[in-house]
Amino acid sequence: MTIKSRAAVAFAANQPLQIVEVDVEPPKKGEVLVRIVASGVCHTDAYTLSGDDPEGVFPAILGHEGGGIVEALGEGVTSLAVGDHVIPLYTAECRECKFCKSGKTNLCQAVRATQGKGLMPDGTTRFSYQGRPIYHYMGTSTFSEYTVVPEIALAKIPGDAPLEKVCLLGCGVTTGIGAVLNTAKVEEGATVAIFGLGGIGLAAIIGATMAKAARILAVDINPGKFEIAKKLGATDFVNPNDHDKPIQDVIVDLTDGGVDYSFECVGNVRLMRAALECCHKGWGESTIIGVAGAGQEISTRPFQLVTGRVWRGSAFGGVRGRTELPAYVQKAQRGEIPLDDFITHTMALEDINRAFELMHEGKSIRSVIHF
Ligand code: NAD
Ligand code: AHE
Ligand code: ZN
Repeated sequence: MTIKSRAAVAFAANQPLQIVEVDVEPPKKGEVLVRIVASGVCHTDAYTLSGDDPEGVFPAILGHEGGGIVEALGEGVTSLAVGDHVIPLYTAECRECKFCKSGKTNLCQAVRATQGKGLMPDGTTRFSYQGRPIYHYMGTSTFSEYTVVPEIALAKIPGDAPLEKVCLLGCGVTTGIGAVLNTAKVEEGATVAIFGLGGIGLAAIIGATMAKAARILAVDINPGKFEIAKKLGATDFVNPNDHDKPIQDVIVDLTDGGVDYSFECVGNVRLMRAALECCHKGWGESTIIGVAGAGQEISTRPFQLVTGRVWRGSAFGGVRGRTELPAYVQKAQRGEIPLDDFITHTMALEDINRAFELMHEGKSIRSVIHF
């Protein structure tokens, strides 16, 4: 039976979200209806809303950092039961595709093509408003009280984990920690630079402390972010606006020739270049996490790579969600991942546009929407 759901709909790029009651069709074969309990707001939601995302389609229900409870199962769903607590995954894990079987990547491709078009795997949408289809987003659409997600894109988590906190493991916190531990594989004693101290960069600091990095340089143009960065383990604080020299030169000077690892957590292609070029000659590795808009390109002198620096990228921290996310949740439950430090604001769905304003004003780390 089709149900009603309160949802924040992005009707067009660069317009505030509108809270309306949408229609949600029941889950089809291999799909699951999830009642969202809470959802974080990530910069990628703002990026897509801005119109810069080549995959951005409208009208759509954004949101990809949610936590919820299984409400109903489509035909053939066996790995989940009604009442299970779940985190929707924008990086599915089918365990059957070439990518999953490779053991080399978390980038399952089973539903990626339709996901990028705002559709369910059968090429249709479960959401509509006044009879017109509303697109899905990243396969998750967590800015809706009810959403429909493929079974292979749901991580089952312990039932006693607080969904209004562990929802942050659906993107930002896992991405930052995973990029350090899985993608870069930072080792004990390393020197690390983190560019951008939002939810992603701060989580990368946690990852670097978990890896026992000796020095963690926190870089941001908003000095208001340094206090929390320090609390989470950063040792050095660099504001590019305090220096006349290019920031890569400043960091090379501060670190006896450059850092072992750097992470770009902003989505700025000039900063991606700086993050690469602040790496130590011969071995320094830079990981791009930030997402840059359509048409933007990175550049550097090839000599930077010829002389041993490595450029790589990371999506969802290289984490295979169904297999690995439950352990992240358990770590958070044991206090090893301080999710409370990320949650600077909570609000009702009706106030979701405020979350975007706070992000753009640099006043929040994460706003969590409570349904
Ligand atoms: P955010 O807006 O919360 O934080 C961005 C931070 O960057 C802010 O503190 C801001 O002051 C800082 N910043 C802006 N310009 C800067 C500059 N020139 N130099 C230094 N610092 C600067 O964003 P977020 O939610 O942490 O996301 C960060 C980026 O990561 C976004 O591009 C987002 O789309 C991307 N992201 C990627 C993945 C992935 O899987 N690859 C996952 C989540 C988010
Ligand atoms: N549609 C965007 C893709 C942007 C992107 O790279 N997304 C990240 C996740 S950001 C989460 O906050 C990702 O997982 N990328 C791998 C993938 O398959 O999308 C664009 O720019 O085209
Ligand atoms: Zn995100």
